[in-house]
Amino acid sequence: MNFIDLRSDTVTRPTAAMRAAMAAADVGDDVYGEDPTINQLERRAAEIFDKEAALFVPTGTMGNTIGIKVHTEHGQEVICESRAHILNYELSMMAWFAGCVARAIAAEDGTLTWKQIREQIRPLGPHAAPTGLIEVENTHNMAGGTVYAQDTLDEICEEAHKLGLPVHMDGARIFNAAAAQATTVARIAKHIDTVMFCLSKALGAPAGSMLVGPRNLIDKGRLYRKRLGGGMRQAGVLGAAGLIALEKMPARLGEDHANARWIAGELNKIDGIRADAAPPTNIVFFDVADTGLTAPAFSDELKARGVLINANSARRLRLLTHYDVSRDDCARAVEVIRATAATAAHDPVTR
Ligand code: TLP
Repeated sequence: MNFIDLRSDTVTRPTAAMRAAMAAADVGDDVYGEDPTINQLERRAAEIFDKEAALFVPTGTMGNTIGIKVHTEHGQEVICESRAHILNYELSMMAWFAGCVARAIAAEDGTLTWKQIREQIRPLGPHAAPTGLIEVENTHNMAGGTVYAQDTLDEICEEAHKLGLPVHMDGARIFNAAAAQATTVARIAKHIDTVMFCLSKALGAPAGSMLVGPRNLIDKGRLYRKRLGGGMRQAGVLGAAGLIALEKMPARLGEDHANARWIAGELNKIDGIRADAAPPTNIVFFDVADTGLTAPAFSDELKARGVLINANSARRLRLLTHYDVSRDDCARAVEVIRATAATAAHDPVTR
């Protein structure tokens, strides 16, 4: 079956231009710093973010792991939002590798304020572990692709820096944030110390993420990347696709956002389904409980009809729009969701 795959924007396959660039890539041994394509990618990423240096890493998880490690010492706390990817989806790497615990703060829309953070900052004392780092996720995946207001971010950075605390951004989808706000990633990240962003999500590269920041921390990060097994050799084959992702793909993200808004609007017309209204970027959560089906059962039904969308809880599913799904695909997916909801209401699934 030819599935419409809305499980994530990670499912995008490399474009024809990426495949051609990969085949033609000039490569060398990146552990010796001799891969010209990776060197170019790292230079361009640093330039685009207006930071001193960048490091190519195989995954976003490794980029965040290294980002946390370069700022912290064992036994510290990392302040983050309670649904943060670093806390819930990275196999506790912040504890396993950096020896830190999360101090999680719940925020309705996933974006923290300085006031919330300030209340949770701890100095070293006889009981408390000191705060070592503040982490923000932008866009916020599990809050529905929400975007930090620029002045909120700037205030967090300014106040954190006054206290000597660094700020790391999980910017897996920071280009979506920039598109949504009609700004640049450099402006968003202006006062942030380190940013991890993914080439392999909305930007469509087959693999790879980047960590950008000050040269001394990126140099340190390069050693941690090797420790973690992320020292790749002729990585330029991936870097060539990454360069196209970085240079060409951000300009089209508005299409994905328009598709997400359109789907959310259509889903809200279906009996028994409630979607988060007006998703700001490419992530849509929708609640199916009133159809009489649990979200996992609903997801199974969709799969049987050719649409892939994962359940995120007993009631809710999460879908993402991306380069590999057109508006027509979105319309077909909506019809399948409508048909599934209609069948469910009349013939509740018992399996
Ligand atoms: N997110 C994936 C899953 O892990 C949930 C997805 O399908 O959305 N930060 C954020 C905000 C992410 O959403 C992800 C991946 C990562 C980091 C990790 O990136 P990878 O998968 O490259 O390790």
